[in-house]
Amino acid sequence: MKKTIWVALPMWLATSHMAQAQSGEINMICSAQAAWCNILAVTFEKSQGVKVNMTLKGSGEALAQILAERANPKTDLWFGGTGDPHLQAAEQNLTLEYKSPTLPKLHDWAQKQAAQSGYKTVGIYSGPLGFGYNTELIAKKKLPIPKTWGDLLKPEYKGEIQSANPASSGTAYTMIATLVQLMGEDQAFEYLKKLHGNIATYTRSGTAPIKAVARGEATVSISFVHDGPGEKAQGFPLETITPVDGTGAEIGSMSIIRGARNMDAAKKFYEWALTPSAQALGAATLQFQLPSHKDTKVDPRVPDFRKIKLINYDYAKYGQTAERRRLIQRWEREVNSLSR
Ligand code: S7P
Repeated sequence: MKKTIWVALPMWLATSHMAQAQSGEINMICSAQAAWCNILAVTFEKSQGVKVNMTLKGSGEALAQILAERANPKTDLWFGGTGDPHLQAAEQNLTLEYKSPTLPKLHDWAQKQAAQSGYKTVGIYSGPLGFGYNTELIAKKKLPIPKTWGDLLKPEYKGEIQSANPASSGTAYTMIATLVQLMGEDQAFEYLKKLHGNIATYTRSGTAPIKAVARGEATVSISFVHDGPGEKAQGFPLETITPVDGTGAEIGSMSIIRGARNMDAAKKFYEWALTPSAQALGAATLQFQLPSHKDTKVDPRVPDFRKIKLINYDYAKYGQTAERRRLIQRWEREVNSLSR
């Protein structure tokens, strides 16, 4: 993986901008994976001359920090993470209305994400939710490959599944919202109660379960399937699958914080991050979400949305603060309180 980064970085610098003298800085929360966040910071710093002070945080935790800093923001820009918390930040007026001139060049789903937030966020990537499974463990334990949400309830998966905790993870909240839209709310909660019995661990971060599965610490994960090829490329025995009965997708987003101290630098990063060359840094660090700029080269390992049964995910509804709070509280009360 390191090789890919260090081959891609000089090429990017050579083809886009010359390295510049440093002027200014930006404080950024990055909710994507560390390798991608790091290459973004290094490349932006070298090519645009702006120092990046970066903190890595999952989507739910990033939102909590931005909310806590509301009276005196220390963060200038929030890059990545599931779109729902970015919409909640917009609703709570934590993020700045900003209409990028690049918007018309983005896919419709990314533009829609911007429009429905009042232009307080924008879609930077998209990726579908599904299952990861360890091919060696599944064969060794003679387990079937799960193909539907219902399959995960089979008694043979007891203690074999990892999911993230929806209170801290945008990935796990996407799972709850997906199931509610797929099954109806009461049925989805009946499902989640049964699933709870098969869960080995709820992790804090949304990317932890697929990493655990790749490393043989669990057999099956509920994860964004674009996180699979990166693990596989590192040699882990992992495959992914999307449920044939339908699934949801995230719209990974980016927002400028309202009252940012380094506003010019934040806007500069925002514009830069929407360019095809900056978006290509995702695949260079083995991140295989679908990029939002129509001209960004799509790596063949990016999941093919045309082959996936996607629900018509209602981002506006499930991006509401009250709806997220209500569903997570219901999950805590009715599901997480049950013994396993
Ligand atoms: O970068 C990989 C990825 O799956 O992680 C993000 C995810 O939100 C992690 O945050 P949580 O811990 O809050 O779930 C996704 O946006 C992204 O695609």
